[in-house]
This record gives sequence, C-alpha cells and structure tokens, in this order.
Amino acid sequence: MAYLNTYADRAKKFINPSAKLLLETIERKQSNLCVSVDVTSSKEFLAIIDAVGPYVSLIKTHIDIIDDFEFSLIHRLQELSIKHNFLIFEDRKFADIGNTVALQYSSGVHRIATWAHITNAHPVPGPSIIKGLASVGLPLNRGLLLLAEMSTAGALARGPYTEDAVRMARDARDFVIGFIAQHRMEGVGLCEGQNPDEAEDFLILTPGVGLDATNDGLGQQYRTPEDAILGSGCDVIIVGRGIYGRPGNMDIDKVQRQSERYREAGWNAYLQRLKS
Ligand code: 6AU
Repeated sequence: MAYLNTYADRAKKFINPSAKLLLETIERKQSNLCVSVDVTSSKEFLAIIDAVGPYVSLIKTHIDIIDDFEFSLIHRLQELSIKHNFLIFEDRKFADIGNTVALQYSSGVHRIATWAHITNAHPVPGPSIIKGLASVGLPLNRGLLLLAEMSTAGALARGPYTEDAVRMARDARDFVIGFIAQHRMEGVGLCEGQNPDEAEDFLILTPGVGLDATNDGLGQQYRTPEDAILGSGCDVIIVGRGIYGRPGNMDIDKVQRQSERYREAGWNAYLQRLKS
C-alpha cells in the first residue's frame, strides 16, 4: 500500500507543489505532526508557534478566531514558517458554491490564498466547490484537502458520502492533495499488484489525536498517534489541546515538551508502519 512507502518516496510522485513540499518537510524534520493553534490572542498564537515550530511540519490555523487580528500577524506567521521550516494550513472548511468560496478564499480581511499553502473544504456542494477554489489556489501552487470524515461522535460524513468525496478528489488530483479523515479509505493509494508509477496517492491528515484524553466533552473523540498512523494508515496527526492544554496562562516550556512528545510518538508509529 502507498502509505507503507516512505514520505520521501511519495514526495517525488505528487504533482502538487504544496503536497511535495509538505512530504519533503516531514521527511527532513522527521515530523508527521501538525499543531492546531486554536487560540484567540495573537500573542499566544505566535508564542505557541515559536515553541512548537522545531517539532512540526505543518501549523494549522483558524485565523477567524483571532480577536486582535491585523494582517501583520500573517507576516509574523510567515517569518516563523521560514525560521522553523513548516507549512501553513488554514482550516477554513469552505462549504459554499464555487463563486462564493473563490471570493472567501481570495478576498476579505484574511486573503487566505495569499499565505496558506493548504486549506480544506467540505465536499457537500459537489465538484463545483473544488473548481471554485482551484481557480484561485492552483495559480498560487496551493493544495486542498477534502473533509471525507470527521472526528466527532455522530458525524454524518461516512459511507457513500466518504466514497463520493474520494471520487471528487480523483477528478481533481492537480489540486486535491488528500483528505481530512479518520482512516485511509479502502483503495485510496497504491494497492497490491499496481505499478507504483501509475498509482494514485493522497495524503490523509487526521484530527482527534490525544495521548492523555479520549474526548473533550463536546463531541470530539481522541485516539493515540499510534492508532492513527499505524492502525489507520493516516499520514499526519493534527493535535491541538493535547499540546497546549487550555489557552490563557500557558506554560510555554510544557507546550514545547508536549510537542516533542507528540512528534516522537507520531514518528515512531510511522517507523513501525514501514517495518510492518
Ligand atoms: O486537538 P483538538 O481537539 O484541540 O483540535 C482539533 C482541531 C480543531 C478542529 O477544528 C479540527 O482539528 N478538526 C477537523 C479539521 C482539521 O478539519 C476536522 C474534524 O473532523 N475534527 C477536528 O477536530 O481545530
């Protein structure tokens, strides 16, 4: 299966520049960890990113939750991305018609397409959502993830919905680089007997990962990095509160130690997967 190949091998086969760069960064930093920085103050946002930066390949933002947002925050984020060598994923979860998402992606206060290497979208509107986002993102070498499954209890994204998301992605492989999902879906990636040069590959980025909790009391469900990478064939673990706890008054040394701990757990699970 494709996900049993190394990140470095897989980097060579992706045509999308953001997917390639992410896989190369994962390999170079030996980190399949993405930290989700869900805090509302720009000071805390930058402090967390500077602390976890050395241990991540990807930083995930919800830029619309920042109370004191000014565009200069994006410049600070880009400086940190160069300093620590990570990519940026804005978790915007687009879900509207093609024309609207193209405007939401390119314009407004946040101008997401100008700085986020990767963003994501719900497949619910059908293929036109990809077309709309690609009209903005492809010329900028951006990549898109489709939400094929969700980590919350009772999520509706399952079965035929998930299968349709995969079909939509297959029709747009220049822009859709993979999925937000809980496991590698059947048949996604190189299958036994296929020629590796002809096989498709998609990245599976997975949220709902925690070493110390199984839920957050609000529907979120957690499993370990080992379950996600080794057991479910995912490529990147997305971890938020497992690393920084509760925002406000945080112990930044602890945040750093936690990110090291998750990096190591994610990478060891990958090494084990290569051997299995
Ligand atoms: O580790 P947490 O629970 O503190 O944060 C998980 C992060 C949040 C969610 O908005 C996001 O991952 N997320 C997503 C994404 C990445 O699209 C999908 C999903 O199904 N579950 C989920 O938690 O920022």
